[in-house]
Amino acid sequence: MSNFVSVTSDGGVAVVTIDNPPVNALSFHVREPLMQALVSLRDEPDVAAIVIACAGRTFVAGADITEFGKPVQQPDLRAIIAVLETIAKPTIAAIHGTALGGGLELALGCHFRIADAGARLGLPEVKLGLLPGGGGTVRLPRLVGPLKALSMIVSGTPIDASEALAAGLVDAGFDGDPIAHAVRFAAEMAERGPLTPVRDRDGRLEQAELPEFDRQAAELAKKARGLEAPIACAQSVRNAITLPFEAALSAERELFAKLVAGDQSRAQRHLFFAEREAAKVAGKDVIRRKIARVGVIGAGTMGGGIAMAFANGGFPVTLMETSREALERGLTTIDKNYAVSVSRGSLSEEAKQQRVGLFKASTNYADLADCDLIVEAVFEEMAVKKEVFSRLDAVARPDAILATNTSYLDVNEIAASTSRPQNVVGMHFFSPANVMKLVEVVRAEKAAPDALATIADLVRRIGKVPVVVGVCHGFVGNRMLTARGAESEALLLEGATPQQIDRVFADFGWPMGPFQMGDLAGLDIGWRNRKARGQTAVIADALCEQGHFGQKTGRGFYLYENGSRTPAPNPEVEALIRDKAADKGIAPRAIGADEIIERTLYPMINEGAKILEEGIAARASDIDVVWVNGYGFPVGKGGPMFWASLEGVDKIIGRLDHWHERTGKDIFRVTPLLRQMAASGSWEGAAS
Ligand code: 3H9
Repeated sequence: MSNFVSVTSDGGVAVVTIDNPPVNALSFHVREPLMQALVSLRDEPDVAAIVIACAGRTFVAGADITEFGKPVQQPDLRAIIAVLETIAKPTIAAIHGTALGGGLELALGCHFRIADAGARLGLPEVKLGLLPGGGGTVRLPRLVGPLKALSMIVSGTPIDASEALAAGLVDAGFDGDPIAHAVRFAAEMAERGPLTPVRDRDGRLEQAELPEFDRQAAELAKKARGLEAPIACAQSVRNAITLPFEAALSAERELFAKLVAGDQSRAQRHLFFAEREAAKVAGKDVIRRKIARVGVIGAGTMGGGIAMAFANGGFPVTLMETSREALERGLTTIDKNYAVSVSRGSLSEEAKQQRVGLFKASTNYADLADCDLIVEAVFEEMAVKKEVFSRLDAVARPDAILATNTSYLDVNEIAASTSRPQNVVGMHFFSPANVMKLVEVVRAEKAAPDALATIADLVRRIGKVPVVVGVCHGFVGNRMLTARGAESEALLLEGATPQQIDRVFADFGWPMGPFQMGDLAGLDIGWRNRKARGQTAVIADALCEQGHFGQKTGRGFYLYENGSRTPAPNPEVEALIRDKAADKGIAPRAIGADEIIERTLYPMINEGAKILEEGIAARASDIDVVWVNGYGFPVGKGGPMFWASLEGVDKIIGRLDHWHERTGKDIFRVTPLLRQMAASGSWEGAAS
């Protein structure tokens, strides 16, 4: 009946198949024929039951996100579900792959849901700054209970088929062909007794304990860090308990309309597509190399984390260190890390054993000969890296990809130290590498397109987010981080305190401010870098000279007493700042939140524009992906370059000009692309 929705019949069971690749999103061209099919099957006397299934790799993965922000074309999803609920014969959703968002809501409009053993079901709208707007917040609690619904909807994390079965979301599991199983199930249900739509199943709501619900909702709200969607999700599930069905449904609709039109959801939708765009490296026709085994050199914090990341993605890993002791230490840490996950319940003992079993340990370069990718994570010094790469050059297979996990060094120079620069790239992981999502894939000058594309695909396969960046000091992330921090010390000397600056960052939505972050990472890292580059930072250098490196020494910009990880104000630092300011003849003044933002985040945007001008990043959205996934830029603001538009590029330029005039500092010199952006409203056309 349409290219996107077809109806077949098996005995008395009608099968409606949605076919809208790649993920069967509920676009308008699906909704229209789906609605027609349901209306006609409802009234068709020969049809005893109706199955909704999908072609391709997945059940419906949600509403079509590209339609948000545009006028809604009827029928909308709610209208389709309303019709579905008027059908007096059994309706069954046959789920394989993923049933997400509007897809799961469609399934909740059916009397029954059956799911393939490998299926995952969830309402991830919160990750797009939304709440489920097709009745999900009102129907899901009726099946799984309000507390389970609250946690599923506020986290947005899908559950697997067995959990869904146990929770009451799914009525039966299957393994194999969805339609064949659904038709059998439907025929059985057609023989059975009366049917109750989900909307009328109030039993679990009546047992709900509101005080416990409110307690858990308040806990979740604390973690929302300024995001509106999680709060709206919780409110809407609460409405399901306290309001009649129709009233709760229309309250959900109102909340959805408000969120979908808001900046936060726009920002999060931008990030959804930005991540997918960033992962597209070279055309699909570029043949990827086969990666079956990965080698990692260096079993320290970084190397160990990288090795775990690959093992977590199912890859056999050869972990190499030069000394037996260092290797043993690294393996012990890896084992401990996995044990922590087991004790927290996020990993089963069996899965732990499986992952540990993927490791092969070695102290010999020759053992890397069978690896398809070798990632070097040794000491951050050019001479050391070059030595490693020349040894690798001697043993690695000719087509193996050699990657350096450098944070700052020139990858072109490292590549040039081998006989095969076309096979050398950078893979800049973020610490802890087994947890952090971002990997900057560094496009060295001579790197072959298929090598880069292979690495970008591989990064996605291990559940991480790749962004291709060019070679420059600090690549995209750390280079902008330097710009962000350039005025930190000046702000302190002029009268701000670390606490005040960190508070402004927290209020902005960052997980932590720059001083807390410095203390956590270790102030000695920046100190070492500065010394190598002949730079100084009056306050941080003075702290380091006294051996105060942050959390690991109990003292840094803050105090961490008795091993505590909670920063407490450090009066010595305040005195140190006052003394250093007096030495320089600076009289402290009151510094406001606006000034802190203007002197930290605005230069960072300017640096981002320079990075685009130089072609170090291919798109502004790539920079956003780097900052959200690597540095905790608040998702509700969409990354620095997206946020620049929200903040107003004209305003940013005006204030940068002001600070440039006042201080003469280069960090405030507005780069041409930023002015061009203000005029055109787009970052496009920057990279050549
Ligand atoms: C919702 O449902 C609201 C309702 O409550 C209310 C309605 C009133 N729409 O991720 P992939 C594209 S909100 C449009 O690389 P995978 C994606 O951009 C929605 N496009 O595949 C990409 O395009 P391209 C709630 C979509 O196998 C291609 O499909 N649902 C959508 O790694 C492949 O995607 C969600 O939030 C969409 N909904 O992962 C689920 N989804 O090739 C969002 C994907 O041009 N989707 N695309 O770059 C996902 O989580 C993953 O795509 C999924 C597959 C797990 C399904």
